[in-house]
Amino acid sequence: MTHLPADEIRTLFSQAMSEMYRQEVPQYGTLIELVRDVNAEVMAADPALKARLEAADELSRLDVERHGAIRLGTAEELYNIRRMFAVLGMSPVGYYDLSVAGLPVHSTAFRPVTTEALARNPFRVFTSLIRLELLEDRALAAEAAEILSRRAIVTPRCLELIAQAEAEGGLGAEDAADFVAEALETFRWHSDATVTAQTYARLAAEHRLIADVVCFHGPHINHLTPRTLDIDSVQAGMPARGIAPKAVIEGPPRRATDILLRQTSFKALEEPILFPGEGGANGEEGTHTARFGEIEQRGVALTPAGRALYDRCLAEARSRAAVGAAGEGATDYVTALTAAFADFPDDADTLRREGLAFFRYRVAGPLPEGVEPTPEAVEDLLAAGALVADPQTYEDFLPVSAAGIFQSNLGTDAQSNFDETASQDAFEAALGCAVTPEMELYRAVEEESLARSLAALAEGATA
Ligand code: OOG
Ligand code: NI
Repeated sequence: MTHLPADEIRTLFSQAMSEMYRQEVPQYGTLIELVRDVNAEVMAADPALKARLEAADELSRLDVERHGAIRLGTAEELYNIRRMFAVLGMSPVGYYDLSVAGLPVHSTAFRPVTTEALARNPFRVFTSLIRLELLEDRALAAEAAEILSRRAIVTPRCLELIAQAEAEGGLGAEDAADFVAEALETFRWHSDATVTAQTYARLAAEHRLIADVVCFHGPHINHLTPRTLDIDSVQAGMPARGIAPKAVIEGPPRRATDILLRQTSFKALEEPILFPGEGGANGEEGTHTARFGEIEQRGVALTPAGRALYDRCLAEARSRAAVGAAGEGATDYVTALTAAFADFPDDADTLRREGLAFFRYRVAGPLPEGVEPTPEAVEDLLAAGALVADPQTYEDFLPVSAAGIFQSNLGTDAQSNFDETASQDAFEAALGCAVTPEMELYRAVEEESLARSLAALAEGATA
């Protein structure tokens, strides 16, 4: 039987998820419209950019969501979600320790890893696992674990189809459609809580994140994130459309050459929920805030040296200016951020020559007379137009930014810094495999593209 390529199943899944989320969270639909309008304005003002996007086959999928996020409760849930996402051609990349921001979670990003798969559909899911071991109240942690042990987040039919895909190396078109529909059930919003109002209140008092993970039937998708060509415009345009943005855009400041990832979100909405009463009867009504919308703008991936510089600049800005819980101090923070990054090289060529960013090489002309196609001759080959270096887009996330997004949708804009208690081993044990270190992926693309290009130039010279 022929299998539907995983990239296609991922596209079906991300479309289904998008439709479901727009229905569940109407304000997200408003954000999508704003993003579309701003993208259109940017392209109208910059026809060269539009032509570049068109040439790179980017135009048709500009408005397609780039990521979503979920929060899981147990090791078993993480294990099964890994198996589910594998069917979609997504594997765990990177380890993010959010305890640095006082959040009791650690995370990875499930995403496609090859250049080709990313080009087809880059959909990723930022996936967090709650860390009950960090709770001081051990009795409450035990109670939370007991509540979680009673739920099953993946439908029996979906588990069957996952096992089938694992055994047969994929799914046929009909089974794939069935799988997408079943997988969607895991991420659907359930307004009926699984615990009483009292239990919810006790868990929320410990940490609102704990209540969000523990008190519901499953890991509701908590946001989706389209790509924008001008994040500052979208941020500025939100209030006029009745959307309340978080106080500051996370990540690097606005620059001529985008690096890494800039992101912002609208505040999570307060939604009605229903607690169970005695003997299966409906109980008290309440509210819960979890779901929001986010936008992102991606730039070039940084090397470990570039990333270290980024981390230093960011730490410098955060030590100079801190945003308060109600967003106060946001303007000073943006000023401090811009100042802290003043010496960060802001053109692709310098970033490449100084080894701060990752590139992908391709042949663009013949080997010039008297130049050997060797790694030492790269500068000469670039200058002669024999080689071109394209920036590699950053495909991953940033822990400090992620923490800011978490905090904002938990109801505060306050920036906080805590001691780290990373536990990658425990995370990988739960996952059932190691996460791929993201830097290795970018490095491999750079090295392979250069080796291939140099070989092609050498061949061309002797042909
Ligand atoms: C995830 C927050 C992090 C991002 O893009 O960095 C995130 C969450 O709130 O569950 O989505
Ligand atoms: Ni996000």
